[in-house]
Amino acid sequence: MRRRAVVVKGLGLVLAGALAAGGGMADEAVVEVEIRQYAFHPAEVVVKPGTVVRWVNREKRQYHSVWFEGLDKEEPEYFFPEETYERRFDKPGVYRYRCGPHPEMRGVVRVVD
Ligand SMILES: [Cu+2]
Repeated sequence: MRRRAVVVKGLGLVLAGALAAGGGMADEAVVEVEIRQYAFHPAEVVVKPGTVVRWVNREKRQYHSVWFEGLDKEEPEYFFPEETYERRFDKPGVYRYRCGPHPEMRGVVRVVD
């Protein structure tokens, strides 16, 4: 996957939107979601098409997964503290996900053109 060094934390939504709105920019926006204390932060992100969402496991020792049941029949592999999981979203839509081992952990990616 093509990667870009821009990592936007916290206020990623705004920055990602600004990057995408740049039109001619070839750069790929990355929005980061942290996993802490069995929750996704933020639990909801709104991104432009073409954005990569990167989940970062900030737990001390707990692994998690990011499972889009509407997209993936099988649960993706777990990732461990300080590891990441990435997915690129090209089509507008509402994409809900959860953690495989912890179904109460839920989030949503809204892709808005
Ligand atoms: Cu989990």
